[in-house]
Amino acid sequence: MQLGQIKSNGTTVAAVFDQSGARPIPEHTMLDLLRRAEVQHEPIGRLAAELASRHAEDARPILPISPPEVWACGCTYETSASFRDAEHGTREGMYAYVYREARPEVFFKGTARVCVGTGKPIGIRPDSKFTAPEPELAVILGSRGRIAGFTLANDVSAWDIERENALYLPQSKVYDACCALGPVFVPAEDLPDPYNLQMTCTITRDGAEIFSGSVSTARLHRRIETLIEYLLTANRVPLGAVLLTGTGIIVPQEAALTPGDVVTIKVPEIGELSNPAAIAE
Ligand code: DO4
Ligand code: MG
Repeated sequence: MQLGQIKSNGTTVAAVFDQSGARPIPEHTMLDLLRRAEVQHEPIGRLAAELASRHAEDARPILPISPPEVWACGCTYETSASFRDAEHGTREGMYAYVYREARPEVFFKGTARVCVGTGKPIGIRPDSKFTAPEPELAVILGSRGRIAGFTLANDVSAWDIERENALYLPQSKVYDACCALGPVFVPAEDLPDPYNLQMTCTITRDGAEIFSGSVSTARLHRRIETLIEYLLTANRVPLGAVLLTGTGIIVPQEAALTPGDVVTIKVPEIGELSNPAAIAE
């Protein structure tokens, strides 16, 4: 089942996406629906099916949920750790350490303010010359760290700023439109094996493909539950928060994002998250 949000009569509402189109769930955002499903101890998919209007609208999915907080994990795929160490001129350094050790890298990516849904521009900082997409599987959290659902994420990052000094990480990671989420919210019960998903990412420029990469989530070096456990230690992350699980696709410097490029991330079970890039002012 595919859930998400649409604009209906100018208002953001949750919706069920099926063959007929988008069936709105009146008076509920996805956060409302998630909260209600928790209170009623009901699977969110079943509740959505009960509440959805019979009449489908021809509406495109917007941000699948407005997350109160977005967190992200890093160096969870070997490719991400080794690329970043190589950037610093070391074969094995601080990134290999994090990849290997029990404690994962977990950082704050922002709030709904910095998130965009499919079709909306992702940001390139005006002071970055090497901004890259980071295609990632994302989990949407219910209460007490329960995995409520999955979506796709683009952890857009200014890699040149990150590379210059580790203390610049927050500036490389957090700015306007630095996080794309979508296209939809797939309830956890409909995606029983998140460790066997084929993810692809392409960048097109003036209609021509300039980058294509792929990875299987089987290469994810951590259990998602372990990432959540570290995130929630002494940290009361609210329901509806989103956790990005790290990138396994690394884009070369030649394909650094320029305005107008289109980044498309695809996992067949979740859909296609596609965003043009634009300078974040
Ligand atoms: O510190 C680096 C960030 C790593 C990251 O975001 C990733 O591996 O996805
Ligand atoms: Mg990342």
